[in-house]
Amino acid sequence: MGHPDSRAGEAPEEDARRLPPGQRAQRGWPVTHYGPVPRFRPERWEFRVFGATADGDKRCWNHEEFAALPHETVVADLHCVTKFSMLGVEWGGVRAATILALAPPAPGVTHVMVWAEYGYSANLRLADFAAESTLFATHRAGELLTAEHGFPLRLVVPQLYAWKGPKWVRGVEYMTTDRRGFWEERGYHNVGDPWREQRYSYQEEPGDGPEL
Ligand SMILES: Nc1nc2c(c(=O)[nH]1)N[C@H]1C(S)=C(S)[C@@H](COP(=O)(O)O)O[C@H]1N2
Ligand SMILES: [Mo]
Repeated sequence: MGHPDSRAGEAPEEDARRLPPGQRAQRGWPVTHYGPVPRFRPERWEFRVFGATADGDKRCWNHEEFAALPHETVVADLHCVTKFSMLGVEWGGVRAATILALAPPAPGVTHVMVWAEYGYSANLRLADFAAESTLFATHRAGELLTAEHGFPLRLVVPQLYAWKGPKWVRGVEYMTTDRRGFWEERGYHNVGDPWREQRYSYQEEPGDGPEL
């Protein structure tokens, strides 16, 4: 049924309308990351919120505690800066807004650094982190994430390029000034809005990020 280049029940024009400039729809689910896939050790895993918290204290959840947080579903598109997009992915997990409510940031917080295994990191403006569709995902299409897709936890920030969503997330640092994350230090745009095609740091305008 349907056009071979479209997903079931969806017209190809619909896909095109949803695609940010320069992107093409990808079928299947490729694996894209830098470095090895970390091994999950439940007894050593914790999710940590630190930095400029409202009360100055860190907040930690072990795997069992994190799994007990309110679970929500977000259906969203994923845009990789290498120009493929995956449309209509159903993610399940904990909203970043829930974490912000449970571990409030200090009033001066403007950005967050999301930290993952092996030191991978991505910086986000607080508003992007707090967005309703920003999710710490544990599931995709109702099933637990696989190891290569970020099990046990990955961040999904649908309105930004996918490098802004670390797989194998371990924590969030609240920041009162902006600082570049892993790819943002290596030539990628500090903000990364796919609709404005903010791919590379040379495209940055004053105010988009810290001095390079
Ligand atoms: N820890 C970590 N997370 C990462 C990356 C990475 O290199 N390391 N790559 C990002 C990029 S560029 C993309 S496109 C998505 C890919 O997610 P997928 O492999 O599940 O499709 O993961 C993002 N999260
Ligand atoms: Mo990517």
